[in-house]
Amino acid sequence: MASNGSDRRQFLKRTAALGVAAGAGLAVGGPSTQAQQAPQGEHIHREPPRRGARYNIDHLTHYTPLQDYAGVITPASVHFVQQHSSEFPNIDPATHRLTIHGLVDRPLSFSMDDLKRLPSVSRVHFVECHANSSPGSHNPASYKNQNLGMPVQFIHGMASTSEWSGVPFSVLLNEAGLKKEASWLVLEGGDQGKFTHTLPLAKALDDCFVAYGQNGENLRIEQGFPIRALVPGWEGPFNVKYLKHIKVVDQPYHTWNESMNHSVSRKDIGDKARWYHFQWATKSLITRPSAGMQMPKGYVQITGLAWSGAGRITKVEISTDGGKSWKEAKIQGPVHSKAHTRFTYDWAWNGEEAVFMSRATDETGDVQPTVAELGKNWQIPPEDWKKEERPRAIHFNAIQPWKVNRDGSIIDAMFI
Ligand SMILES: Nc1nc2c(c(=O)[nH]1)N[C@H]1C(S)=C(S)[C@@H](COP(=O)(O)O)O[C@H]1N2
Ligand SMILES: [Mo]
Repeated sequence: MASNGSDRRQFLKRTAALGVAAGAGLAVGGPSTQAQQAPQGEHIHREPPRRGARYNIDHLTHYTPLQDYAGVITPASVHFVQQHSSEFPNIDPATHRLTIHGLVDRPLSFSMDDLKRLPSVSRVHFVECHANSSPGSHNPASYKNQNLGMPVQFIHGMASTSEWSGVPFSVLLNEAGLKKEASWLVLEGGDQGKFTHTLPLAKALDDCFVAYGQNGENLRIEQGFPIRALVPGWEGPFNVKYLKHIKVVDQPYHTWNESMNHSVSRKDIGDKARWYHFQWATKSLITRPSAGMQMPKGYVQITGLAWSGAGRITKVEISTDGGKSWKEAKIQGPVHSKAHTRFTYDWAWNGEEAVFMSRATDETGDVQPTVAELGKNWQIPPEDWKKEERPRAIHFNAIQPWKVNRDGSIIDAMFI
């Protein structure tokens, strides 16, 4: 397993290199068929993805350059990508259908025109891979590879925020009529591997929607064109792309992606895996200045992003003395629920060594933990974080400390 793990990392590194070229806006090749079907998305042309290595579940990963944009909306062309197949499906929106079946009164099949005729919503939400920021990515050897982008991009760039538009699950399920035993949904994508994930019915009816729009355009192909599930605040894999089937069932199914690929054993539950991780907890990080950049002497605006899967961010604090004291950052509005929230803080660097970081609080009062607090909750012994092969932990939301050295260079101080 360990060797497979490192093969996988190697592979992720290689595929990520591709993402940086795309992120820089390099137009490679002529217009694709998909782009003709999605005429507004012409800026996304890029080199076709390459196939993965023998031992890996085919994976295509691109990281969002969090350090490079302002505000909270991630330009669609640099939205992160986490795709469990060797290529992106080429779906014709004219023939694509979404079926709803299982424990319903009337199984239904919707064309894209049907979906666009129905009542719609547009909401700003983050999507974040469950593996984002995980301990293994805090590895200087990895981000010395310039192709991966800045450390903040490589470590934390599997999170992006868009304004998504589409039809609420409640509208669609109401059309189909739910049987009284209905309690879970199984969502299946139309990509090669038929990526499949379960979703509790209560969450689906609460605030989930089938999205066809991303920042006013059609979904980008990498984000699930022509439609994807949008499950606000919950981990990435719930947001099934290329959505094709919704099966209504009466129990949680353990789909392959959940039980094999996305489970991590945990000490605190006797080395068993917790199969269902749901909502992202409160999280924030300083995106500028951050590791790999040069700290200017004198005035510098510290800025970054904060978010929570439970709702709105209410407070962000900054420490520039390694967590001894905290001062409140300014939050830029409007503040959206379950979305990246921009914060800023005025600082003047005096040329001395310093460790600076952000700590967010959300509207439920949840405060972002330190890595020590996280380790305590998850029963990961502190010395394990120092090992070369760090504990595999997903759902990682620890406070991110950056350290500035006397020469102005900045490094990742999460595990030092
Ligand atoms: N059909 C399909 N849906 C999918 C995936 C996939 O590989 N295929 N990857 C999932 C995972 S693991 C994540 S983190 C998010 C990533 O969404 P993005 O690629 O739009 O950023 O999509 C989820 N939905
Ligand atoms: Mo993911």
